[in-house]
Order: sequence, then C-alpha cells, then structure tokens
Amino acid sequence: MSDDILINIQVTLAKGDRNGVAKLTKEALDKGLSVKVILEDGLIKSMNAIGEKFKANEIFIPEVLIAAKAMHAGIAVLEPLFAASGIKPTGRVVIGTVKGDLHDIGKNIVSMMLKGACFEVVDLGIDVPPGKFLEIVQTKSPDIIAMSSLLTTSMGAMRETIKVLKESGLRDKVKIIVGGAPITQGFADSIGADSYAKDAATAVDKAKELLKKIPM
Ligand code: B1M
Repeated sequence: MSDDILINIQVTLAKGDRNGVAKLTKEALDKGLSVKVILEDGLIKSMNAIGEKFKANEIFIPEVLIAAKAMHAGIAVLEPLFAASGIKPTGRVVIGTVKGDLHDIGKNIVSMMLKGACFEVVDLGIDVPPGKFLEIVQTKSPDIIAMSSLLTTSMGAMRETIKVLKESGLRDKVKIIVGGAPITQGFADSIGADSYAKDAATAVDKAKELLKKIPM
C-alpha cells in the first residue's frame, strides 16, 4: 500500500505534475509514511531517474525543469514538518549554491534537513557570488557556511569564496562545509573547507560536528 503511493509520487513527479505531487505527498503523510521515506523513496528516487534519462539523452532540459518544479512542490509540503519545532536553533547556517551554478534541488534538501535538525538556515539561493557570502558573514555572524555545487565548472567558486573570506580576515570566524555531486573530500581539503558531506543527511551530521568545534 505504502509502495503504491510512493510509486505514484515517482510517476507523477516524472510527468512534472506539480499539483499531483503536492496532493500525493499530503496523502502519503496522511497515510502515516515518514517524511524521510517520502523524500528518499518517492521524490529523490524519481528525480534520480530523471537525471539518468537526462544523461542518456532520453529527455531534455525542459522536461528536467518541469520535473524539478514538481519536486519542489513535494518538498514544500514536507518542509514545515522538518522545521516545526519550538526548540532553540542548534546553530545558524548560511547556505547557497555557488556562483555560476543554478542547481538548487540538492541544496534545498540540505537546507530543509538542517532546519529539521533545528538549525536556523539563511538561504542565499543560487548563483551566489563570493562577495555575498562575505557580506552575510559580516552581517549575520553565522556559525557555518554551507556551499553547494553541481557543476565541475562552478567548483572553483567555492575556492574563491574561501579565498575572499581569508583575505578579509573572517575565515576563522566561520566553519565551512561543502557538498554536491562533483565534490569530494579531497577537493574539500584542497580548498581549505572544514568539512565535506556527500548527501543531505551527512551534511546535518557534519554540521553538528562542526558546531562542537566552535569555542563558546
Ligand atoms: Co544540470 N547538470 N545542468 N540542470 N542537472 C547536472 C548536474 C549534470 C550532472 C547532468 C549530466 O550531464 N549528466 C551536469 C553537470 C556535469 C558536471 O559539470 N559534472 C549538468 C549540466 C551540464 C547542466 C547544464 C550546463 C546543462 C546545459 O545547459 N547544457 C546547465 C547548467 C546551468 C547552471 O547551473 N549554470 C544545467 C541545468 C539544469 C537545469 C536548470 C535544467 C536543472 C536544475 C533545476 C534546479 O536545480 N532547480 C538541472 C538538473 C535537474 C540536473 C540533474 C538532472 C539533477 C540534479 C538534481 O537535482 N539531482 C543533474 C544530473 C544528475 O544529478 N543525475 C544535472 C537531485 C538532487 C537531490 O541531488 O543535487 O546531487 P544533488 O544533491 C544531493 C548531493 O549532491 C548532496 O545532497 C543532495 C541530497 O542528498 N548535496 C550536498 C548537494 N549540495 C550539497 C551541499 C552540502 C552537502 C551535500 O553541504 C553544503
């Protein structure tokens, strides 16, 4: 029964039916499925399949975009459940997809899961230039900067952001975590990031670990 609704979510997302995905996501919640299961076995699974079809040239950018919007509609239903909590924020994270990169699905999932773990999240969106990260460190004093990149061509913007922070003397005021499909631990080390996470769930664990390293 729960498998039926998850398959329905996958199929509806692949068709790019935003209202349908939102409706089915609500239905899945009503049926008692967990947010994690709906997210991983419904929404993400379908989006990954879309990615594979895109890679194989079976579908093209417009279809991918439409599916991505349907994915957002599902995430929008789940998000309040991650965030709903009266507990004091664990820490403040500023997150963004780096300059030159417009991919935001993974970044939004990381953001949503951080909120679910009671972090206060300031989301700078996509195509965020190093100067914007710098400005926000100055004005919001976050504990952590979280940068996402999906393109090999935008990975360099992470290095550039860390360089700008170093030059302004603010690098040591904030912990930095990086992630996204082309990012590796080796790359994270090479640019001087404090942490790397391969997926959203790991990003939450790593963010919690980083907080422990911040002197009170
Ligand atoms: Co683009 N795209 N895309 N795309 N796109 C990829 C990334 C690509 C791998 C497809 C391919 O060729 N096989 C390829 C990149 C190749 C590379 O450089 N290595 C690619 C390309 C080339 C491009 C364009 C250049 C295409 C073109 O125009 N010719 C163009 C670039 C535009 C730009 O950014 N300047 C482009 C455009 C687009 C769309 C706009 C059509 C759309 C984005 C819509 C949107 O995001 N709103 C899109 C999409 C959807 C994809 C694929 C199909 C799916 C990405 C996705 O959302 N995955 C992707 C192929 C694929 O991944 N199979 C592809 C689902 C998401 C949940 O996973 O984002 O990896 P992901 O996030 C994961 C982890 O990576 C991690 O956690 C997330 C969840 O667990 N994670 C973090 C992410 N950020 C993190 C940060 C962290 C920690 C973990 O800490 C801070």
